[in-house]
Amino acid sequence: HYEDQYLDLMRTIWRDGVRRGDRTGTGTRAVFGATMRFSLADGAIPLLTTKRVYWKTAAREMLWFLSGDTNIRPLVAQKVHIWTDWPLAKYREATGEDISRDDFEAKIIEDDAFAAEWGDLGPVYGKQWVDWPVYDAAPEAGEGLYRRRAKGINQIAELVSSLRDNPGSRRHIFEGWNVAELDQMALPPCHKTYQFFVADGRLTCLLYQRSCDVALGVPFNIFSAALLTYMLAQQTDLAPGELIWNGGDVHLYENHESLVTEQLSRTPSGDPTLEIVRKPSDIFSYRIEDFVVHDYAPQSHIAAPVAV
Ligand code: UFP
Repeated sequence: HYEDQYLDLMRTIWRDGVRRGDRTGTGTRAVFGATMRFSLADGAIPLLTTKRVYWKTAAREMLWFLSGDTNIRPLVAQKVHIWTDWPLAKYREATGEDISRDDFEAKIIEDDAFAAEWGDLGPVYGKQWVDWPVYDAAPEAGEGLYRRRAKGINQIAELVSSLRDNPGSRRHIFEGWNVAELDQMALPPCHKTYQFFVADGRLTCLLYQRSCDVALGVPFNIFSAALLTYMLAQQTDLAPGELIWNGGDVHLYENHESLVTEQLSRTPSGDPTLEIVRKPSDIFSYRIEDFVVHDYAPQSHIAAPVAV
């Protein structure tokens, strides 16, 4: 079963991973460098069955990335809470106010100005993917001065064009790791580099993820990357091929022991498939209703704390 790769990775890290302190102060067990390969043939989708993965949340996040937005407001409005903790922590620190997450999210939705001031994550994925900043020399403004172009580079639009026009290229890449802007981001990109490969009419994606929370992040990350590959394949009239996931710092948090123990006691069950029920006019026009997952009957959700 495709999921055995994931469970094997989890087992190996928990047993053999090197103990390390980490930025969040939680402590992890880690391996450096790991690969998983998932078929995307015939609707196959790497969705874990040994616990429920809220794939619609991941799909909504992917659509939000593609919209170029970096404010949590549209996510919160769709009841997607995965990015709230970062702005919330910043707000609490700046104001000293002990606001609850629910109250913070309510204010984000109700109050435009509040959302603009406190809901933005900085130039994270969406910004870099569809509007990577470009600066032109502006000698009229003075010696050594540059002006930011009104519209940056849309890496996703360029990727679709290059897949269509030059499928054999070895340069089908988009990148989130904008070195010059890392310090402005709430979180530097984890799933930072995507490369694509076209052969025999099939589109394969290789994702490089620098930092991987195997229990909570990775189940989302593999689904999202697979979903994006399906969308790109549909737009470029290719068949989905494979997803190859490459992790850098691949870790389990020490406080995820009960999740690890429970999940490793379970056996994968069933083979869900993805169907995209409509072909939108372009890669930026998908809606959540376009995605249907069939035969997904996962085992129960397993909760675990998120390290912020
Ligand atoms: N993380 C993921 N996937 C993601 C994401 C975050 O696994 O898509 F946004 C995890 C990895 C790590 C933490 O545990 O979040 C990021 O911390 P750092 O920036 O210190 O690597």
